[in-house]
This record gives sequence, structure tokens and C-alpha cells, in this order.
Amino acid sequence: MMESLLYPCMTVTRMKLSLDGMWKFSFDREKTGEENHWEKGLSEYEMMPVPGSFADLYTDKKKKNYCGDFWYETDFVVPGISESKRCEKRILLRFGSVTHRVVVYVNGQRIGEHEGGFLPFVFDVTDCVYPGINRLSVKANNELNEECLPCGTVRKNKDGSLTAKPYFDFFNYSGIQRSVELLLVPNTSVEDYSYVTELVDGTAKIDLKVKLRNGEVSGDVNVSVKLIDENGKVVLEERLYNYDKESLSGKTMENKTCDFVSSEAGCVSEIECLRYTKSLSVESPFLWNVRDAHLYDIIIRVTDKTGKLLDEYTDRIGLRTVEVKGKEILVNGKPVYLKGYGKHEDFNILGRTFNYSVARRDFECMKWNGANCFRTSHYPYADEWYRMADEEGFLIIDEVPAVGMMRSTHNFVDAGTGKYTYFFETPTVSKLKNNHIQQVREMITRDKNHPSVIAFSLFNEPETTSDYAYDYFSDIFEEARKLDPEKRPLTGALEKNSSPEKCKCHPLLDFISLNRYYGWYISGGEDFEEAEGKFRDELDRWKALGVNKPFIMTEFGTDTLAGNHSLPGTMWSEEYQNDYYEMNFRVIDDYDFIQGELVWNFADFATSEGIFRVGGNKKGIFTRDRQPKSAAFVLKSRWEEL
Ligand code: GCB
Repeated sequence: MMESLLYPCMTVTRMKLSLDGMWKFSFDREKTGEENHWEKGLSEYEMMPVPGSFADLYTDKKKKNYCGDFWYETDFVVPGISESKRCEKRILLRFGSVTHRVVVYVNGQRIGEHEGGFLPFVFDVTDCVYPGINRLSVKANNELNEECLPCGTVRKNKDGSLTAKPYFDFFNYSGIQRSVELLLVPNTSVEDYSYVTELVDGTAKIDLKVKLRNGEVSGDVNVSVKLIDENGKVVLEERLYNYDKESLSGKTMENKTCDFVSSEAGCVSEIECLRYTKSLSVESPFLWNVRDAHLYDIIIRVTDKTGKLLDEYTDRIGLRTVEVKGKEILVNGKPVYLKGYGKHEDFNILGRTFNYSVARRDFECMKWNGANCFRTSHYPYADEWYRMADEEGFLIIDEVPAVGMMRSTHNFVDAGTGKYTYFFETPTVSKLKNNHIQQVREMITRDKNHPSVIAFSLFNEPETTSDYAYDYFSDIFEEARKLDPEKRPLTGALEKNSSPEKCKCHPLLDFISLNRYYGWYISGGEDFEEAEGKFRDELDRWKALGVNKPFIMTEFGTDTLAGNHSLPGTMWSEEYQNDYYEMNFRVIDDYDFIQGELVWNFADFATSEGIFRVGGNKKGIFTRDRQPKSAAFVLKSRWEEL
């Protein structure tokens, strides 16, 4: 089912049509939707925005917190097809994300399913659509368990309803939360591409690879690439070579079959897949740099032997290198210090819905206070975030939704207690691992071409103190290393129990990401002396280990109610948040192996209810509606100087 995850574009050969709007929607409390053939049309429904998270639209609490199956339905028409004329192109449906799992039907026919609520998926529906009106039905489910990401559980209530009990600290927003598009793509089309840049004496050497889906009977096609710089100048236009693994190692050329699995409707089975490559050179390139982005338009064209255009795919790429060397992270060979945030996709009423205006405001706020980086805690964000970061020169640590790998409904509290829940000893963990690998695969496949993505984070705060955890994660890291053509640094965020003495997994990381709350969960309140001492003590112990790697503080912060003032600063006041950061920065500045500070969190965000959360997590530097708390100015003056 792994159809191309390339970002959809519109060119002379490709068309994309938005299916966003108001869709029919129904909760399936009894889970009888399938039995009652809801895929043949919902008889009772309300209207629901797509994209949208349903929770915060309701005034009824049971609906807000609904957990279980729910259905969506809409109609669509494929332009240009009639009884006498089939579409010459493949007809695809692309969902930006559906949380957390989904079964999709077209005209009552099951066309596929997808697990994981934060990555796109595409189904080929060419053989399932009719001229005129087609029905698209979606059965989704937002339950949490320990076999899927993110991890959690459900509680069965007396009335039979379910309540999601996340092992993580953000609201379990659900629904079709990103756009749905109908794509018309040629039969022979660019399925994927990747590029790796190397800088040699002022020249960018680009190793370009293109994967072509060959829908033609005779496979003789030409693939060419054109790069256009930001001044509109064509800097190269070249033809690629057909290759495969064997030909690369000097054996005869032989085309391979793609590793796609047929869709359930049986539209496609094995598809021939051709691979092309070329080493390209751009002299005196405009490099993509931190907060100084320069992008090139890339145009990949496929023609047949008569020169007829079969496909054209366009994208924006950035030429830069990234590597970890000793205790430094280098971009284009120069050390970079990461300044910024752990974020969430979260906003009033919208929940986790992607919205261009909110994203734009977030970038404006981050630029205003001198940030250069964010981590997509705790899941891959909508494609558009990465595209905007590419344009703005922001660095991204791209995180897979591996959060909640410790049995606790408030892991933020248990993180400091030494609590051990035998998470990786559980028999179901092998299922979880398959799922985890699949999501890493989808994330890297989707995000590998973004210059903004400088690292992949493969977990947040699991129990890393056992050999079981090491075995689990060494497989995940090995897979990720194979998948990324650019071999970017890999990391994972470690909680407090993952101490220098006990953590088994830090040797897997290319740079070490620490989530630490000295002065909040640990020794919060009073004055900061004790907290500072404990923080320094831990960093000294990491130093004593002699780990020759960069460390990034990926989380540190305090819950702060905007407008709550106190002199001297006390917990939850804006002054306390400022004092906390002042102390933390004092410590950070004394350890040269710390190469970045991503504060927790960019903005206040929604969580499950509980005695530890007052209307959500309030560790934002900005309020949920993106106005600054006073710490925003503290960060601004520090980051503008750094
Ligand atoms: C953490 C988690 C994050 C929480 C944060 C907090 O360690 O990684 O998801 O939101 O702490 O505020 O407690």
C-alpha cells in the first residue's frame, strides 16, 4: 500500500483537487458500522469539517472525549471521465493524516487501510471510480493501546463507552486532521526521488536518484532533471541514467520490481519500477543555510522515445550538508547552535488541524525571538510545516510518534521517580516494533528531501534502562540508518530516569537529547540552588562518561499562567519562568558539549484533564493564542545575542 508519498504538485501532467469541506460524520459507538454497511452510505449523520479535529467543536463532553470508531463520508467526481472515456491517468486519493487508524471505501468497496495518525497515505482508486458521483467513506478509530504509536490504553466506562488514557501529555485529538486530495497522476510517473549533497571546493556535488513507476508496456523512457536557482537561472539540465543495484556494482543492468503491495481492490499488483541516477554539479551554489534559506526549483521530466512528455514533477530543494563531528553539529561544515522549541500542532478550536495562518504566525513568533530550530514533538507534522521551514531556513528535528513507551498516565511526573514499568518486557512489544519501524519508514520516505530536516528523533522518553529497550531500539535505529539516503544524525529524547549510569540506549544516538526539568518537577519552588546543583551534578556525570557527542536540551520549562505575577517569582508565575530559564541558561553555558536549547514548549497546549494540568499544559513561552509571556522577551534577548 506504500504508494508514493511525494508532496502532490500540479504540473502539465499532474492534477490535484482538494476534497476538503464539510463531510458527513457519525460516531459508531456500538462498532456496528461495518455490519450495517455504513460504507454504502450513512443514514444518520451530522456535518463535520475536513480537515478538522472533532473534539473541541462540541459542547457535549462525551462527544469531545469520544473514543472508538467514527465514520466520515463525502462525494466526489473525477473530472474528464465518462461512460465512453476512461481516465488516462491513475486516480489516487491522498489523506494528509487520519488519527489513528483508518479503513477507506470507495463506492462501498474497501480500498485499503492505514495505521498511524500523523503521516499521509495514498490509495490507487483508478478501477473503483465511476463517471459521475462517487462515494468516499472512511472508518476511523482513535483508541490507544501498547501495540501502536503513540502508546496508551483505554478505560471502559460503566455505560460501555471508552475513554482514551494516553501515556503521553497531549490531548488525543482525532479525526481527518489534514487535507484530503484527489490526484490524477500519469501511468508512468515519478514515484520518488532523493538527493544527497556534498560540498567540494565550492562546488555542490549532488547525487540524485529518481524512482520511476513504469506504467507503459515498453519501458524505454528518458528521465531528465532541471535545476533553476532563485534568480530564475537554469543551472543545469541533464539526462539521468537507468541503473539498479547490480549495475552499480558493475553487473548487467536489470530493472527491479517496486516493493509496493497491491491495493485491496486488486487494482494493481506488481509494478515495474525503474531507477535512475546522476551525479550533478552546481558551481558556486546558493547554499541553504540556517535562517538564510536559498532553494532551487527541481523539475523532473519523463519522456518516451519520441520525446512525448509522460510526466513532470516539481519540487523545491536546498543544497546543504549536515553532520555530527565530535561534540558539534555542522551545517555546511560550520557548527550550529540550536535555539528554539519543542512544539505541538495545537490551537484553539482547531485542535490538531493543520492551518496555514496558525503555522505562519508560529514562524513569525519564532523568528521574532531569534529561534532557528524546532522539534516536531511528538509526531511528524503536516507536510506544509517542513515546506515552510525550508523556505525560512529553520532546522527541524523530525520526530516519529514513539511517545508513551512507559506505562504512566503522567509520565512527566514519573520521569523523575525511578518508576519502572517493564514496558519493553511485554510480549506485545514485537507488534509495537513493527509498527514503529513502519512509521519511521513512512516519516523518512516523506521527509528525506527537506533541507530543514537535520535529524530524525526516533523516540520520546521511553524506558531506556533495560537490555530489552536496547535490543528494541537498536533494530529501530538500524532500519532508520538504512532508510535515510542522506544518513542524517539520529537521536531520541531521554527522560530523567535515563541517567548517565542507567541509560542503555544513548550509545545508539548520534547526538544526545535530554528532557530535564530541574527547578520544576525536580526541586521546584523555594530557590533554585538545589535544582541548579542537581542539574550540574547530572551534567558532570555525563561529562565523566566521556561521551564524545553533542548534547541538545530538547525539553526544559515550567508551567506558567500568563498574567500571573509574583515578586519574588513563585511557581506558575511569569517571574518564576524567567528565573528558571536564567538558572538553566547559566548551567547550559558552562558545558560546551551542549549544542542546543529547545525550550518546552513554544505555546500552551491541550492535554487530558488531570490534577496536574490547569486547562492544559502551560509551559508555553507563548499563550495558546500566540501572545508572548514575559519569558519570550528573555529568550529574545538571549537568542539574538547567541
Ligand atoms: C515531558 C514530555 C512532554 C511533556 C513535558 C511536560 O517530559 O516529553 O510531552 O509535555 O514533559 O510538560 O511535562
